[in-house]
Formats: sequence, C-alpha cells, structure tokens
Amino acid sequence: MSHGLTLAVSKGRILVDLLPLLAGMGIEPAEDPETSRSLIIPARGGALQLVIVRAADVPTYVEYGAADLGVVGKDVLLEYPGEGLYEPLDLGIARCRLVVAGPAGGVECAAGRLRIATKYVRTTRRYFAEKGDQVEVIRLYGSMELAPLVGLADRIVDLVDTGNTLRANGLAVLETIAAISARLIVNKAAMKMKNLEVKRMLAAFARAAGQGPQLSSEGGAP
Ligand code: PRT
Ligand code: MG
Repeated sequence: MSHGLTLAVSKGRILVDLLPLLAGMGIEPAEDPETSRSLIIPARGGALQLVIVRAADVPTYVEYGAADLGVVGKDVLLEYPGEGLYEPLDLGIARCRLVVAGPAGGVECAAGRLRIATKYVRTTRRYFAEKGDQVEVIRLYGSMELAPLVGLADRIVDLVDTGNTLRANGLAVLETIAAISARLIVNKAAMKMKNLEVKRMLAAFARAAGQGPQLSSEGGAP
C-alpha cells in the first residue's frame, strides 16, 4: 500500500498547531502522534504519512529526501546551513518572535564585547555582524534565560511568545530579530519527480492555511 508523500514534523508546539490544519485538509493520522511511540504514522486515506523527528532535524530529513515535505519553524531554517530546500509556504502557525533579551532593569555590562548566550548561534552572529557590533556568542542548548542571571552572558537571543518566561526571570525584550512562524518545506528532487502530488499537497496546505492558491515566492519553488 502506498503512503503517498512523507511529511517530517516535530512533536510539541508545531504538531499541536498542524493537526487542526491537516484535519481541515481531510488528513487524519491513524494514531495520535503526541501519545504514540511510533515514529512513522500513516494518515487515513493514504495521501500522507508523518515521520516524527526533532525540530532541528526536520530540514535534514527533507534535504536528503528521507521526507518529501516538512513543517518547521523559521527559527530552525534561519540556522540551517543547507541550500537544498524549497520553502514555498508560510503556514502562519506556531508564531513567536526571535529576540535579544537582557535584564529588565537595563543593567550595564562591563566594557568590552557583549556576551550573548543562545542556541541560535549563526543567526545571532549574522544579526550583530549586520549591525556592525562586535559580540561574543556562547552556544547553549536550552534554558537560555538562566545565563544573564548567573553572569554567563549579558544578553540572550531566544524565542518569545507571551513573554512570561522572560518576565519570570527578570528579563525583557530589547530588540526583535525576526517574526517566526512554521513553514512548509519541500525536497527539491520530490518537487520534480513527484511534481503533481507535491503541487496538489501544496495547494491543499495553502487553502488550509487560508492563503488561497497563491504561494509565497520567498525561497519558493519554480
Ligand atoms: O523541545 P526540543 O528540544 O525537542 O526542540 P524544540 O525546543 O526546538 O521544539 P519545540 O516544540 O519546543 O519548538 C518547536 C518550534 O516551535 C520552534 O522551533 C519555534 O518555531 C516554535 N515556537 C513557537 C516556539 C515558541 N513559540 C516558544 N514560545 N518555540 C519555543 N518557545 C519557547 C520560548 O523560547 C520560551 O522559552 O517557549 C518558552 C515560553 O515562551 P513564552 O514567551 O510564552 O513564555
Ligand atoms: Mg523545546
């Protein structure tokens, strides 16, 4: 039995927002991906199967063709070094902002280069380099909010949604780097070899995301 196209997605926020969108397209996973231990979940109807991967791994699965499609945050795409992906559609889900945050009181840091803790190392370097600011970037894998509290860094670069996590740790947004939302990405070979299926799926996603047939052209498919 054919499972049609394969879609890579992470559990958590993105999937929570994606499932209603898929439901609107008539696509219903055969098991609940949040509770199932299966990493490959077919959808009833056979047009799609989901593969469940870590958020930061979604572009890799799609670039190498292990998945035809993926749904992933723009924050992850900004960090991803590859060029081998189409990004035809902003799904408008899992919205947040990538920001520079620091102590709410505006505590001045020692003279010299600002130290910035983040898991978004490439994006942070790019952002400050474009501003002409010399900074030292410290890579962390999580709990960025802790870094300024214990003197590891002067600032952090992290995602913020409600701002509750920042507030709870005495931090405030200082600058916004980018508005973030989840994007549909497509493997380049699949776009050629499975053109009809992929185009149909893209059109269905665009309708479900309330964007009509018009796809965004940014990094988009030919
Ligand atoms: O959890 P895991 O390590 O496997 O990977 P992940 O952390 O990348 O996955 P997940 O599910 O936490 O996030 C997946 C995607 O959701 C991200 O790549 C973003 O595109 C998107 N997203 C949207 C968010 C948020 N909103 C968000 N608020 N990801 C993380 N957060 C964090 C934020 O950094 C803060 O620490 O949630 C915390 C709460 O935010 P506030 O401001 O509402 O308090
Ligand atoms: Mg997480």
